[in-house]
Amino acid sequence: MEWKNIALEQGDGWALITIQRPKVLNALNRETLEELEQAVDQVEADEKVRALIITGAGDKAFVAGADIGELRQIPSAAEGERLAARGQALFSRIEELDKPVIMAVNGYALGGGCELAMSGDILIASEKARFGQPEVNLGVIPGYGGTQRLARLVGKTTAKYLCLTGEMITAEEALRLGLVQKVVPHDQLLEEARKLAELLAQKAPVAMRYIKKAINQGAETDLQSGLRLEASFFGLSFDTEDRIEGMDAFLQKRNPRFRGK
Ligand code: CO8
Repeated sequence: MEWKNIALEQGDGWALITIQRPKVLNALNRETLEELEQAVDQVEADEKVRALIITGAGDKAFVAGADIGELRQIPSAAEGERLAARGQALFSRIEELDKPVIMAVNGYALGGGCELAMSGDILIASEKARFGQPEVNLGVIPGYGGTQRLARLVGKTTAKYLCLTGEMITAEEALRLGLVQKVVPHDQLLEEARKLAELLAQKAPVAMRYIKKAINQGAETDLQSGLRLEASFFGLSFDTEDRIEGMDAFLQKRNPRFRGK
């Protein structure tokens, strides 16, 4: 499928979605969100794709936020709420996708861009990446999950500091806060993301799905409930052919070939 604001390409076990609206630093307008949703549908349905990478086009921005020109036209509180809920639903879908999602953050990840990045499972940032929730400077608050995911990832007070000041932080600072998992030289970002995606493509797909579910759902509950969830997914993983393959491969001293069954 051809899109206007994004590109989807595939490699060895992975797919790469690039958000490309260079004139506005890849800002997310409605059309781009719709295209992103369609691309995610396509990736989800394709069994050959075992890991997804999302990045921004160009050297400067991952995504510089929601499209402020479009935001300016929102006529009412009700419409603002509806649009926020819509974007939130898409980002939650990405977070809950049944395959791992790597965010390759190549530059500014601000507002909706930071929120999109936080819906990924693993964040790799270029040294040039900058993160922030500058909505307060526009007279609004984060609307695509920023107040919630940021607080869960870096703690309440740091989230408040970032949302209240609108301050941008560097990739190194984001690494220190645990917002990103790795910082790499700018020109190596995509290569690193692809290597990681290829590594993940070799892992057991059903186990990866259960790991995501156990961590995402468990993080929202108390320890005992979380442990019950873990035991349940652990049990379910024993119903797969891949666990026989994984254990046989270990015992036979060979590499496993997981089929996602
Ligand atoms: N929306 C629209 N246009 C943008 C955006 C944006 N978010 N960001 C940059 N642009 C445009 C600029 O207007 C400029 O256009 P032009 O060339 O026509 O003047 C072009 O991109 C290049 O930008 P700059 O000239 O500003 O580049 P600089 O290098 O000087 O600055 C910055 C880069 C710091 C990234 C700067 O562009 C900036 O501050 N951008 C806005 C960042 C921002 O505030 N993001 C948050 C937006 S609000 C949001 O994300 C809310 C999400 C939830 C919405 C829920 C309901 C819908």
